[in-house]
Amino acid sequence: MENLLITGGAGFIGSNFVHHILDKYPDCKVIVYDKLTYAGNLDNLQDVADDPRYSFVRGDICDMEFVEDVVQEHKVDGIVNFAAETHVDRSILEPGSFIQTDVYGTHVLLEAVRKFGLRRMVHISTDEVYGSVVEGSSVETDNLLPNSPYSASKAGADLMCRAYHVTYGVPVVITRGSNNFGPYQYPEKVIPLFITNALDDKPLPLYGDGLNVRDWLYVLDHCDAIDLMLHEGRDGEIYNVGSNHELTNLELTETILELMGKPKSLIQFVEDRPGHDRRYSLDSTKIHGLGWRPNHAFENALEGTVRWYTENRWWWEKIKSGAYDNYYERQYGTRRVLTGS
Ligand code: NAD
Ligand code: TDX
Repeated sequence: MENLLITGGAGFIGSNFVHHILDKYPDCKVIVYDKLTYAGNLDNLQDVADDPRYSFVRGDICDMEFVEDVVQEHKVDGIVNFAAETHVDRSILEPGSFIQTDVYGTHVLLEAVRKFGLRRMVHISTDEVYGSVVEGSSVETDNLLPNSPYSASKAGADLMCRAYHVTYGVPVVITRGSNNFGPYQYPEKVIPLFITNALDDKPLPLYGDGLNVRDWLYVLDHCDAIDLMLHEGRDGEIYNVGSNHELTNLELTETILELMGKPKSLIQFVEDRPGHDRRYSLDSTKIHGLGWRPNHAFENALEGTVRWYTENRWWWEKIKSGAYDNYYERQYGTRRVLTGS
């Protein structure tokens, strides 16, 4: 790809992917297209701002006319779509923007790929589309049983990609990744929330019994997989991207506290998330067949992530003091504490 449009490139995974592409491909131009919602942050890209191969366009993926203008103006030949509303708790409070951006916005990008004959689109989906998996692991052909407005919207987008491939032959590849962690992740997601709370000796609000299970994938390993999909994925195919590192939230929290030398008494059990999926688990055999494996050991990557948040207060302190206002009051102001520290 010569001119790659990275939608949602000012967010967590998107900005890590922008760095990955600029580092690895000297001849690739990157156009970040991002609405800059509360989750989009140009601080994530400040170190590439002067790179002549990088440009930034502020725009909404739901704005078809503008998306088409940008695709033409920059001679875009490929798209990687990270743009989405992404936080499950917010989707429970306000589902509308999730349906709009995640489903309708994806359709707009697919239309642009179709209209201008782009070489490839990679759509970033999630393990959450399979719903809760109590036993075994999901394969790409499993039924989708999403349980939250977030995962239902992502499933809608995911299916729209498939339909555009089957109906119009649009060259789109779908990835379904597990829970990511690493630098630049907005501190509403559990790992950065708990690290930054612990740094300030604030309670860590663990939902329900703390025994829900997630599979933790380091963001740079996810970026490697997306890169592989961009170049070697097969059109119309879906690829699970998991790390096989499943932990209960309680195990995860205790590991974070241990790494940080903070007491377990910071753990505070709070009322559960409605419709909280018990477990996600991916069978990633298909992408292993193309040679991808996670390269980062979980504990080292988590330790590096703790270090990054410890050393980069400038990045998260202003986020926590600003964007946390109404949302956090509604979220945590009303969440009942079950057992205290
Ligand atoms: P994020 O919330 O950090 O970033 C989302 C970005 O999209 C932000 O920069 C935001 O400004 C932008 N955006 C939102 N609405 C937009 C719109 N209408 N038009 C243009 N830009 C818009 O999200 P993330 O964690 O980096 O996730 C990126 C993608 O990966 C999402 O599609 C998400 O569903 C998927 N995913 C995330 C994870 C994870 O653990 N974080 C795991 C699997 C899949
Ligand atoms: O304060 C918290 N306490 C808590 O116990 C928060 C924010 C979360 N949790 C639990 C809920 C989940 O079981 O931790 C787990 C992880 O929660 P999140 O970080 O909100 O992630 P999750 O709901 O698993 O979804 C994430 O992974 C898949 C991303 O937000 C999605 O965008 C991605 O698709």
